[in-house]
Amino acid sequence: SVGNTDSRGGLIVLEGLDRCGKTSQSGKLLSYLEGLGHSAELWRFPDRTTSVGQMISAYLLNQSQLDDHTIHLLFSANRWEKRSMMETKLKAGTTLIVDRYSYSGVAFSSAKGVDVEWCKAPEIGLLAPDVVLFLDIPPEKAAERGGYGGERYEHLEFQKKVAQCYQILRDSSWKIIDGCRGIEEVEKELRDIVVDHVLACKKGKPLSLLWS
Ligand code: FDM
Repeated sequence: SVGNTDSRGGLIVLEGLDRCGKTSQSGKLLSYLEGLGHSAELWRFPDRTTSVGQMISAYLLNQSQLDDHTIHLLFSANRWEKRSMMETKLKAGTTLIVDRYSYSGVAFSSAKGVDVEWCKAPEIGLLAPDVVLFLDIPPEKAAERGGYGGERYEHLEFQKKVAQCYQILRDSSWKIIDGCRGIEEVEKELRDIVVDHVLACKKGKPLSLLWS
């Protein structure tokens, strides 16, 4: 047998407001999948290590000022520069757990008043996630958790607008996870969903493109 040459990794995206728990849950999912013997990697956007990523980081730290459309396109470019590596990894059978993706891109920019369809346009043709795990938590509750780091978007009033903008992006690939519960409870729910999707991808579910 030549083995299952069609088997690919899953593209698993975590989304939500700042302090919703997605970064800790991403790490937990990675260990879980690796423990089950799956090949997996943790990715995050923005990827601040590239030169585009450094421009984004300076903007988020309030060290530079950029027009809302300009920074939007930089966030998008930061995904495009990773697209071919993402496809290569997935096709090689590695599951990618991605902390923020195009939905953050559209939600945060449209929360500033940029037209939603305009925001979506540069994302067209990026790889579509197999599942989007949206960690749902009221903005007030996220703010109570503390630890807003003082970056540009980390203010309650703005996070409330982002929460509304996320609502209109929901589609059939989304799973809404109640993020107000304890870490273990959330983790348990995520594990089952992710394993189902990883197995479906392994069995040959085709990759698709945004927005679909
Ligand atoms: N963010 C993130 C955007 O505005 N657009 C994007 O495309 C992405 C991926 O950047 F406030 C925002 C969301 C967040 C900030 O995210 C940095 P991290 O997760 O705190 O690094």
